[in-house]
Amino acid sequence: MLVHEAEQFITIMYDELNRSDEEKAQRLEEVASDIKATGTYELTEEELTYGAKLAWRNSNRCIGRLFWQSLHVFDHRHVRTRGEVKEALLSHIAFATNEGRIRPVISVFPEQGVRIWNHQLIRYAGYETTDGVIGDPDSIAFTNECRKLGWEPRFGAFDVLPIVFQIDGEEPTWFDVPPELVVEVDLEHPTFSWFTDLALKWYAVPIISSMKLEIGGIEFPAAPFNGWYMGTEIGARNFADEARYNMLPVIGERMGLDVTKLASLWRDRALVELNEAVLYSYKKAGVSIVDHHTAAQQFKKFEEIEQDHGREITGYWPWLIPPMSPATTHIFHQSYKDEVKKPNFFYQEEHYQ
Ligand code: HEM
Ligand code: NRG
Repeated sequence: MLVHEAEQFITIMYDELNRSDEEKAQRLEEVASDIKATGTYELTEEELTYGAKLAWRNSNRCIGRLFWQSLHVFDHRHVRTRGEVKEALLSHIAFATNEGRIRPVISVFPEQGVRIWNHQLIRYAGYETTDGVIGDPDSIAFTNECRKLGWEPRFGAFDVLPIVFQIDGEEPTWFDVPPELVVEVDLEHPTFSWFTDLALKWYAVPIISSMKLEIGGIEFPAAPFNGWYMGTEIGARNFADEARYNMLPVIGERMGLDVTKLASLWRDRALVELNEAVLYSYKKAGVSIVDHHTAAQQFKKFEEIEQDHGREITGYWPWLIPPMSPATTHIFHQSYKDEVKKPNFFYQEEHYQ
């Protein structure tokens, strides 16, 4: 029930912010009567802002939660037209990128009426060809969707996809992100000079645009958010997974390892070098990134702060442990309760087949 969700959220927020009982009671009354009269209520800008921060704090799969209070919240609940949506998305990218000194940002669009089709605002296309997959295999379905809408494929390994969104009652529309807004990092290794021959690069800012934000029972299907990358997301998954860019075999060979014997641990050695290249290159380019050991330490700090505030820490262990050397972090040796507190972010159906 909306009124219960609303009451729970208002109570949590006003208590955490030490608002007077009077102010809280007044707001609870107002919300209840608005819901009774109109079937819904509107979050104040302050509630939206704090609610979005709580949604991050409650994201059980996120190791980056220490910084939840620093989230920049853009209130775009009033945007209506294609032009306004486009402008808001482009300013999100520019503000978040901040010439590499990445700022955590969320842009909140209207409760109804706008849907973003992309998984992330910036991501590389994937093409299934007779000679195999080019680009990011994870993007194949969405790339095909873009092509149906008239976007021209370039068949490169790192083609930035267009942003596709749909306003209720209108046809979906798309636009290319101006290249000068897309900061990318060319990968190099601190000592392997041949590493640049691989011609690998990745974009600076991961901006998840497929999840629904829920605050006080109000749902925001379009609320793209970003922080910065943890190195392993790129080096231990995007470039390493067999079902993604699958770079370990070529790196192992270039390193001169015995790739014919699993037990030579060539995959592990290649993985470390690839991840070192990611961290080294982002640092050199002045683009924010965190290694998994530092991220785990920051998460430890987050756990301690939550405990100090008498809040039970929730988490989803299989996602919190980094995909490389997990047992070197404290997270591996602990368990977490995967209770889903609200506000939070949720998966929702794709808007295309
Ligand atoms: C997931 C790190 C900021 C919300 C994750 C994951 C990592 C991570 C490593 C796991 C991703 C995966 O395995 O694919 C970070 C870092 C941040 C950050 C280093 C730097 C500030 C944020 C922000 C939000 C957020 C700003 C929201 C406001 C989430 C959510 C997930 C997640 C909802 C789960 C995504 C899913 O289920 O697909 N984060 N994060 N994170 N993060 Fe964060
Ligand atoms: N693993 C995905 C991105 C998931 C979200 N990661 C973050 N989120 N760091 C990838 O593109 O590799 N964030 O909001 O910073």
